[in-house]
Amino acid sequence: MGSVESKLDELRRQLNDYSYRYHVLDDPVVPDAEYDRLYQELVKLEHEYPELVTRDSPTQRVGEQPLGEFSEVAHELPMLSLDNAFSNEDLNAFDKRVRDRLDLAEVQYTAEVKLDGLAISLLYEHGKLVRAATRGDGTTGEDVTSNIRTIKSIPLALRTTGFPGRLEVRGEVFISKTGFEELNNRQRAQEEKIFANPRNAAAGSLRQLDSRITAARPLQFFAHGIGIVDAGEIPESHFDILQSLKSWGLPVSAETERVAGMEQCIGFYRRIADIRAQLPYEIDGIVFKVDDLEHQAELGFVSRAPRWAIACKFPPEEAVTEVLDIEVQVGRTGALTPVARLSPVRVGGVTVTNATLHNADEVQRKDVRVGDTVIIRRAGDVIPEVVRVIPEKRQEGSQAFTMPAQCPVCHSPAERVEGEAAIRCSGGLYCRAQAIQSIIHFASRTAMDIEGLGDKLVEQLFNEGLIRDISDLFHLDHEQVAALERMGNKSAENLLQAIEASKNTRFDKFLYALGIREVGQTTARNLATHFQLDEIREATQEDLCQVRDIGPVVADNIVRFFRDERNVAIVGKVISAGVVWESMRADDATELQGKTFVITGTLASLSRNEAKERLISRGAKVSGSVSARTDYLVAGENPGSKLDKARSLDVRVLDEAGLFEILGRDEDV
Ligand code: 5U1
Repeated sequence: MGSVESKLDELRRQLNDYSYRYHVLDDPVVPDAEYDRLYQELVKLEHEYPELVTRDSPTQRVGEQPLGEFSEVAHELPMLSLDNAFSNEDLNAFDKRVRDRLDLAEVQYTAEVKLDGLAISLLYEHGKLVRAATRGDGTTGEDVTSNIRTIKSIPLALRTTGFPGRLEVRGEVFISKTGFEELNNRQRAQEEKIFANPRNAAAGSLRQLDSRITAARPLQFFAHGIGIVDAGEIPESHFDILQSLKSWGLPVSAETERVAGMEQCIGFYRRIADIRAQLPYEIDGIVFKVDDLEHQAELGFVSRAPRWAIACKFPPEEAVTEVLDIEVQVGRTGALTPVARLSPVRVGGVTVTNATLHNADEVQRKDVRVGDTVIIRRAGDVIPEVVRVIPEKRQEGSQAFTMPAQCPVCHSPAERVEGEAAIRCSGGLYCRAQAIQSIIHFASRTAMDIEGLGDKLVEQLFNEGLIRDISDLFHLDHEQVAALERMGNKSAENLLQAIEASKNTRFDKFLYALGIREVGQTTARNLATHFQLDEIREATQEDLCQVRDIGPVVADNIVRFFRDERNVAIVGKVISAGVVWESMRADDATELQGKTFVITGTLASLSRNEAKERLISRGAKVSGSVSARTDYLVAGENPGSKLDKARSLDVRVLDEAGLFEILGRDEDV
């Protein structure tokens, strides 16, 4: 093989490996900037040698020429649906039927989450993805190969060896909760359709005839089974099949377990129901599948559903209630958000009293009025929203709602910005609501993380005239704070200490804390690994668009933010107050660049995840297991077998102080 070919091969192998670690093992080993650097290297080399571009290269995921229509795919094996159980009795009855037919006292099941997404079939031939199809009616689906190829967590080629020559993988395409929020924010900013829920967003994204649009959507995939298997062997249990799929490069939900008997099934259901709101994606139930494939074959199926599987649905997350009032809230960026005040109602286990109506267009489209009876929906920890009005229950003489022409807080004119769905208060930071919200955001946990400085306290400090913008936080004195109502000496001291501690921050957190429109945590992180602050301040829209996932709209928001002298002055005052951070640029990290770390045991002053983030931000890799390629093992309390292995392989072992020393030394370079 020529040297260019082997270089291309090596780049693709490395990128696929990083992608596998990120998407399948949920254990990234390099910072995004390093992935981007290699990706750009591959793009450049493929551009020079177009004849050497392969169909399964990581660069071949950006979308293709739009289709006229989707062609039909006849499923060789039908894609079945699932019977539902809505109670413990239903589940027990299912288990009894299974035990009776198999003549067993207890049955082993695989328990999985049931994602609220779209069922998809992926066909791999000789390890290459050759076709992807929707479920359709179970017999015939649509060919969505071009769209599916853009989903980064779906391998274009299977990893390792041992997979069947022809293998159909089945699973669910979905959008995570944060992906959904970010997508709708983008849609709103571009005056595009707002999706009602992550499932609709995933469906809409997959039904695009132009796969370049799909490529820009945050679609993900989890495999949950197989269809066709030819020319090869697969394990004899469903759980083991899922493990094989994972080893071949396909993502499988981490919430998957082998359970025996009903007690364990119900235990799994309860555990997932408890953490449902914290899961990063929406689920609508749990699926139990008889684990042994021979048993599955013995049970067979009736009409469209297998006798060996059942879905236990969670209680609905929709409810009916009455709109008591519609108020308009002013957000951090001045956006006016209509909010329905509701007659309290229980939805998915919590009492809901408010639901967002998003923006003027949404209220108008849904025509929600005071006094209406409405259906509201609460999905996970997403803010409850009004789904629709029940028109038959509308009261006579009700008035359509219109957005105010002035900001309800500062009375500045409300403006509709060209190209945006939101109506905004034009008062900027002179608007009390915007000023307060921007300080609340700055102090929040994911931003500067000022412990104890919550919404109420910010409002109190603002109303007492002690702060006007974020920089004033760093000049509060003990006497002023202690004199506040319900405060006292100790709380004032704690607050001032927390503000002091927040001065040592991370650059991405600082950027995010500034509250630049549409600069969320991911964008802030991407910016921070590319630029220093003065470079961002000077950057043009074009410079900013070079950064991963930053498009012209976000770039324009950043340029505008730093063009406003008031913002520049405030940022300057914050820095003069002593806020500092360490560089996150991969090329600024030297000693740790490329070194592989494993972290084990409990660290006293930071979590394993925090330690991992700090190492990765300096260009180090963090792996889950010790091998001869490990450079350092960081061992906290109760390190377990990894410490023994590290010692046997002569890997350098660091305690917590050693870790800080190496991080500190790297900072000095
Ligand atoms: N996790 C999971 N979801 N889900 C949906 N497994 C699963 N299996 C399905 C469906 C419709 O069907 C097969 C059991 C046929």
